[in-house]
Amino acid sequence: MAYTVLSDFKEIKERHPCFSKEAHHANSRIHLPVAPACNIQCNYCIRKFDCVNESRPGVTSNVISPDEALERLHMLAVREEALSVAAVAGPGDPLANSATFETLSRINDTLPDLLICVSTNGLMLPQYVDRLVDVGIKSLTVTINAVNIEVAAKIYLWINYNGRLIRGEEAIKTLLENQWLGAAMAVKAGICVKINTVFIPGVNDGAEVLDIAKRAELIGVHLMNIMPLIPQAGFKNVKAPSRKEIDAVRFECGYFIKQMTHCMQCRSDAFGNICEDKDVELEVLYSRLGVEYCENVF
Ligand code: CLF
Ligand code: SF4
Repeated sequence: MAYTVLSDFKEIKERHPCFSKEAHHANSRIHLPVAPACNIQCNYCIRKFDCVNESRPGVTSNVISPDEALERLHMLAVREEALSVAAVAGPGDPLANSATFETLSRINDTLPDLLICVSTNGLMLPQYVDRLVDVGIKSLTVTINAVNIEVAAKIYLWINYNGRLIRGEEAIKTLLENQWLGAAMAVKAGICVKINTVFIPGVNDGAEVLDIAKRAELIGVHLMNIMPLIPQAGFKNVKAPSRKEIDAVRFECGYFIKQMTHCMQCRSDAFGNICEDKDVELEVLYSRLGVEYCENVF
């Protein structure tokens, strides 16, 4: 195998439930949904649902402010001893929302033992890598679904870049360039980088997904997470790939870059162990009531 394992990222290997399969049973993560705006339109996304980059379709319970996020986090960190990661993963794009930086920076100041994580579509990544390093980011996910413009043009409808709504080839080129450049810059900056790829049968299957894996390996990305399309919006008539298809494509891409195989396509307000998500609203309520668990709350 040509890829580098997480040997340089001891802490992440030991404590990050997404980046390390070994760590995923014993460690929990929390997503703080402070980022409602998005700066691109993916053809598989409906805005009122959670970000498909990092979640299953389901309306996020609510969008919260940095103050509310910090209050939620401090409350739940006491309840969840296994909590090791705090992240912003939507419901829009974290880097399109200034609340993301405020939230992460305040987590870094007040709960420095937590690993801080972000997932992004990558459009603004080159512009924000330094800022992410400043707020203490240790791990980062970029969703990249293509290397070729013709393929990407079937996946993305428009981008909103520095206040300009752009469609067509210019939009696709800008997005792809920024995604790949941003991922490479993040690797260079010492961040542990994962690429998420939404596998869309008939669109980015075959050579395209292999090209993503090869290019990711080339720039030093640490992990690839190939996720099955959840058919909706512009891709509602595309059949979701089977487990067998996903296993096969992971196997092929695994020749070039280490594959994640335990992703649960989390909500943007997910909390707990990734295999047994907790209801964050209930957990906050229990915490306010000062109880472990209450059968008669309702
Ligand atoms: Fe969240 Fe994503 Fe960080 Fe994990 S989720 S921002 S890397 S802390 Fe994990 Fe959930 Fe899969 Fe994402 S299981 S959807 S890979
Ligand atoms: Fe939807 Fe996420 Fe794509 Fe934005 S980046 S359009 S929120 S899937």
